[in-house]
Amino acid sequence: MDRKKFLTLSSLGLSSLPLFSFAANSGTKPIVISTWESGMGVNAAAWEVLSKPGARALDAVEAGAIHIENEISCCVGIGGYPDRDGIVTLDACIMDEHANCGAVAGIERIKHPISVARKVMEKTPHVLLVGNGAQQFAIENGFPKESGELSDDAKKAYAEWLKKSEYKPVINIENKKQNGPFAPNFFDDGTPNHDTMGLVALDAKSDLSGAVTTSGMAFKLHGRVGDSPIIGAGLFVDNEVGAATSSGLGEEVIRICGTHLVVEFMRQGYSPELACKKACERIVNRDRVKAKTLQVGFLALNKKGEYGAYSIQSGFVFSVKSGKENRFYQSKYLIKNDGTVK
Ligand code: SD4
Repeated sequence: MDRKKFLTLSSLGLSSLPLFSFAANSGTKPIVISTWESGMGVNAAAWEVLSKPGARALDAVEAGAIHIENEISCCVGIGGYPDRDGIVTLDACIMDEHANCGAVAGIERIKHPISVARKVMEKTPHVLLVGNGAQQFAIENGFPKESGELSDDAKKAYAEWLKKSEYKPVINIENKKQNGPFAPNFFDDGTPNHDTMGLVALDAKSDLSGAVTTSGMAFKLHGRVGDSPIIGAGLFVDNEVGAATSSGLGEEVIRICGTHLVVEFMRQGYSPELACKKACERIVNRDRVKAKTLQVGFLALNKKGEYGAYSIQSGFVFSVKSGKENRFYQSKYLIKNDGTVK
């Protein structure tokens, strides 16, 4: 077990718990699930809303995303790693039980892109605002413009990256001990680093919603947008069937309309876990050689409150909160350590 997992487990008093995903789970509501171990804090913030009588999943997922945008990390919010020009650009989207949706991409110097995305959904006839237009809309709606200064961690990582200036996405960067210029496991003060945050929730009325927030791939080309703010790629919600979110190399997710595909598989009767597996297979089967070099993970929740995840490589982790439980699990994965596909 790597140091980060060990520390996280120990700090939770869970070091003897196996990190295996469920083969099946019986379904419950309300429930919130999110990407990575850092989803535990996100789930807890979402739960404060979701556990109240009459709560709406939409409000819960926004609260969860706001929570993580308030933290400094490699991969979410204004403290995240910059693009190759040294500028932090943020992507976020949100979708509710009526298929209303809103998103921002490449927004700069705004602390809560998820709430701007919600405003796009609720106040405009549009779905997606990008770049300067997104920032202008945010400011007009009362969001403060932040300084744009990089966080201490981002400054260090960017300076290191500039030495070689290579764009090389690293599989599960958040779970590695040695990431070179990429994300460390822990910051100097011991708090854990984390990755793109996607979360989906089912409320007591059986309504689903989801949210995603990220700074995207570190050291990307200025203007690059990944899957996270794209409805049907990084997030999809269909209140008749279920909801899904993704993390990993966004270009591969966009190519297959990943989360829409996962939801459509659930509509055909597949469990959340199998639906996620089939979407991973779609990516792997397109290019089996390339698939060995990249990571994508999907996470899904159906209308009954059953959940599941699958990833291409090992190392994708997801967190689940329902009732008193808030735990994280290792997802199953397609490519074995010897490189063969399961
Ligand atoms: C992106 N999917 O921008 C995001 C990055 C991510 O885990 O999820 N990293 O492509």
